[in-house]
Amino acid sequence: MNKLLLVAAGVIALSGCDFAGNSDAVNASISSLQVTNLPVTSDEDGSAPDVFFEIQNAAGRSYFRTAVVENADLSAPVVGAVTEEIELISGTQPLYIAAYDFDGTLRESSLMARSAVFTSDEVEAAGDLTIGAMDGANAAQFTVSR
Ligand SMILES: [Ca+2]
Repeated sequence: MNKLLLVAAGVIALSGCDFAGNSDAVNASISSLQVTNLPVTSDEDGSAPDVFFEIQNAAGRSYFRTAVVENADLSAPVVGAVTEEIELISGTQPLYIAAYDFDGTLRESSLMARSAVFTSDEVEAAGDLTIGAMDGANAAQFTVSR
């Protein structure tokens, strides 16, 4: 009986090793996201769009979502704070910022602009990293701050 309990305890200890093979993981040093020159749109009620940001990977998976800036003044920089650590595969993992107009639910929110690719290492080196829109699709300009 005692031997069985010891074996069970060993299995539990081994299954706790979730981090094996993930030793390159890094935390992104990002404190805020900012965008200027978003395409001008308005909500159905005629008010300015309610903007939030996501930090995404190439597949569109969201790593972090900011709070919603209601009725954002698009003539000024729109800023979203990054309030938690973001764990990445590596400092060179390709990342994007997507700015959305929040329409009541996440599913119905519409994409306003997506940035060109950047990496956590670039933010680390630059402090404030400025990036254009993906594929030059519009005039939006994003700033990622350390
Ligand atoms: Ca609005």
